[in-house]
Amino acid sequence: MMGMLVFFVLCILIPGSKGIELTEMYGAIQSPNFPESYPKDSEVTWNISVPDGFKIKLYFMHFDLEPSYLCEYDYVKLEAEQESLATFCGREDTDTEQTPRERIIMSPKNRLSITFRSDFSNEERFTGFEAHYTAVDVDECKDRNDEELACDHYCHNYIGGYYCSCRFGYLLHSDNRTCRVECSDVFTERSGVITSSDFPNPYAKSSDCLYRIELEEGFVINLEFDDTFDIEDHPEVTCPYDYLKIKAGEREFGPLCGDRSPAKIETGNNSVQIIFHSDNSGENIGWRMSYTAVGTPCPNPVPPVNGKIEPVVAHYSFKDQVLITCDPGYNVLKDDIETEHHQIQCQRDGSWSSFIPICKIVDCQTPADLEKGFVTYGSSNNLTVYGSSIQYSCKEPIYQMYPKINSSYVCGEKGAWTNEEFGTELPSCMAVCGTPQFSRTRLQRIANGNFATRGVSPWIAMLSRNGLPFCGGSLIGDRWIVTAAHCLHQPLGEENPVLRSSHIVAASSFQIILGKYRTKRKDDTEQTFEAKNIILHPAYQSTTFEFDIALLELTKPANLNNYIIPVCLPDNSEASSLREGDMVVVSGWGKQFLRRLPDSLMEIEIPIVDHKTCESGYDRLNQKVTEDMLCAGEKEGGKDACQGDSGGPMVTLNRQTSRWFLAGIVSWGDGCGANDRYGVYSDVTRSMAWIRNITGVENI
Ligand code: 4AZ
Repeated sequence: MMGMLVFFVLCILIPGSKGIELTEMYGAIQSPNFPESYPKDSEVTWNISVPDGFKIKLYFMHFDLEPSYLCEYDYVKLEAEQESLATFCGREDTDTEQTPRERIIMSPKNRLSITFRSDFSNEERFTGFEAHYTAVDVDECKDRNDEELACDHYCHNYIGGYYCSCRFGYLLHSDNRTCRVECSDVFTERSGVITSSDFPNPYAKSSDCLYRIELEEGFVINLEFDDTFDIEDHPEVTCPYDYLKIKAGEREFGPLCGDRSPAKIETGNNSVQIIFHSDNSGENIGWRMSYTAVGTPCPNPVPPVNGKIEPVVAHYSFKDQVLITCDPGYNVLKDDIETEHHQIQCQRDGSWSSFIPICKIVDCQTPADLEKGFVTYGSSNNLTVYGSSIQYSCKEPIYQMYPKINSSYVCGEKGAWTNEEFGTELPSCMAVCGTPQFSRTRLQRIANGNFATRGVSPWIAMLSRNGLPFCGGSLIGDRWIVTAAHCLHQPLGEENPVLRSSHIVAASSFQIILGKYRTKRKDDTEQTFEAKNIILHPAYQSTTFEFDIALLELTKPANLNNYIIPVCLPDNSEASSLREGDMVVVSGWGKQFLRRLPDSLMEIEIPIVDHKTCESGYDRLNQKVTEDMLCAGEKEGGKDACQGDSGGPMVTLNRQTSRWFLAGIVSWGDGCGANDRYGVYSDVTRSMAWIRNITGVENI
């Protein structure tokens, strides 16, 4: 009721004008005088308009007009968009007259005109009509059948209108309807594929794509299209809607469209622009192209003699790289520098970045000297290049190779002399111990002994002060002397190690002479040294002569020869193997019975004496023969070491190895050569661990 009231208030009736304008969203119209009979000769027009996005729904509640053939007298006429929608008259439908009955009339757009007309006469009384209208929303998403306005991807209806949106990756064009793409891109790889958007699905509408291929100078770009090619075209006009254009420097290809794939395009340029335009309609698949870059060709490089180039291909072009390597034993020589390989590159002008270097045979150069040894070349002209061989040898028999290896070395491909077992390391030439180069004629005594043959005791060292011998010693290795501790110590009875060390003689106060024979005269074969180090056995007792053993390190190694050869140290099997009666040789320049020095080196051969026998001789004198001491001598006396022989060697021949080893060191005794007073010697086997630890000397 309220609505009706509003309608009647707002309805503006302007007689004689074009009609009554109705702009509300709903309302009702009636024939004049309704529900009384309508007057004759009357004409009323209602113009209903609702906002865009709405239609007008109209239905008649009552209809009662004069019937006439084709409604030529009285009628209600509906018009919209300059077109007649329907004309109604009468009370019920006949062949020529139509009534609206229960029909719902829908305007095509948002306007509807209704005209009521009555002629000059009415044969009966007619009550006219009453109709209602409402604005109804148009679902543009469903109802829209004109392509022009339909959404490209998604359509969203709302009351009074609609809007469009796009799939992911697309943007709504400013026409608010089509979906375009951001499709411009730059390609810098030497080959690639470019397609229209969403290929092989239809490409986006309303889009302008610019694809650029930008390569270095020295390349030219070729384009090849797939067989599938479909761009909207026109039978008469060249590519008016969508098109593909290719620009390469001054050259231009296209516009291209249609469904035939263009032939391969050789752009002749290193920079290409591909322009693709699409308009706001059409569903075409698009295109796909592969591009490749072809570089300026370079001549095929010739591999060097004794070398190769990689990779080997039929043709080389700009940017291609070639690695030059040489065969094993050869090096690449470039600008006076030898390297393992060299790389060259094809340049944009079609030349290689450098010439092909040569392969130079590897040279191991002159082999390193082997101390106490020498090299012999495998070839007469002393070749040192790859594949040449040399042989290292030691100056035998004084020196021997250690470790014992096949000492052949070959110049390897890396330029190093190489041994199959030892690699590039060199063996050492070590002094051979206990093998004198001269044999003795006869052995006699030192005290009451006989002169030794020159060179039979080549390990003996003379400790000399003021030109006179005061002690002996034995060479082990090439720079250590084993002697008696008491030779180097002035005993004052202190057991305090600090005081004790202060009583060791000064190294500069005596000389060590090797290769010595004559007592007071010079020998051609002698070599004089000073001690760099004086080390007394830590258990040495100056009062009891226990562990009367010391080591002297020479300032420099001795030059070994037939007169200077080290003695062997007792090995584990020889340790404590000496038994009573075993013969030992003792040598020295010590005093003789007449208390004078001999002219030259003396030696005696005497038997080892049992410890108990030896001890009993010294019991009464209260001198202890301890476990670290050895005794030797003959019961009746005679052959003995004496003053000045101390520190000198007691040696014995190992008959299995035919080598002499140091069994004892002349240490002490009661006088010289008296019966039952055996010579007492430090037992070297008892101090072996200490000697080895300090000197590192091994028997070779
Ligand atoms: C000494 O005074 C000395 N009879 C060495 C050995 C002997 C005696 C004395 C053994 O150097």
